[in-house]
Order: sequence, then C-alpha cells, then structure tokens
Amino acid sequence: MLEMSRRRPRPAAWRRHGRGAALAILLLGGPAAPAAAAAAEPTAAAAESPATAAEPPAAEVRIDNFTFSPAVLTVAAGTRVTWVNGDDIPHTVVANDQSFRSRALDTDDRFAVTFERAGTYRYFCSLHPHMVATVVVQAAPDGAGRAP
Ligand SMILES: [Cu+2]
Repeated sequence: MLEMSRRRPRPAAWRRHGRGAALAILLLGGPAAPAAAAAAEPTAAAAESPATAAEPPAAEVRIDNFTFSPAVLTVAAGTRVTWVNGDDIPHTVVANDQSFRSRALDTDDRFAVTFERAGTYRYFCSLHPHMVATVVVQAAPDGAGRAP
C-alpha cells in the first residue's frame, strides 16, 4: 500500500493574522498615558471672609473678544488680581516667566493671582499667543495704607 503522505499546509495564516490583530488591538487600546498632573496653581488663601477688615485689595481683568482688558493693569503689591473669561472659547493666563499659569478657562471661569512683589508681569494666552497684556505691581508704601 502506498500511502501518500500529503502534507497539508497548516492553516497558520489565520493564526498569524489573529496574533497580529491582537497585537494591533493591544497597541491601539493600550493603557493611555497618564494625564499630566494638574499644574500647580497658586491656591487662594483661606475661604473668603467678607467681614474681615484686612481684606486684600482686588482688581479684575476681563477677557473679551480675544483681548485682556485692561491691557496694562497697575496695582499695589498685595493685590489679588482675578481674570474672568467672557468669551465663548477657552483662554489661559500664563506669565511670560511662568510665575503663574491658569488652566484653560471656559466661559465665566475665573483665575486669580495675588501679587506680593513689585514688578512688571507680562503674560499671554497660551492658546492664542497674540493675546498679551501686563500687570504692573507697585511697591506698597510701608505701614500706612494706600492713598485714597
Ligand atoms: Cu486665548
């Protein structure tokens, strides 16, 4: 008896394919890189206590139509400056020297920085770098309060 030993090709193709597909799925669906940790933002001091007489001076910068307003804000040292986004799209507030940096502010979101030291702080919107403005902080007079 003659027995033909027919070597049937092993249907390995599908296995390779299967493995490849599994690899592709692994690559595509692998664990996402952990999101960048939230940037360290200057945290607001204690909870607001409207009754205290020692409330720090405050000022506000509006963001409207891709513009910081006022473009140059002058305040005394110790002033808490709050940015408010009035636009329908996000903006950020980022110091040129990175001394402060907001997250993306949605409509009506706020971001505040208390400027303790005199100096000129230029900043911009990292999403629209043509949006630039400045906070000028003047040294507060020693002891006595500010002039009216
Ligand atoms: Cu912007």
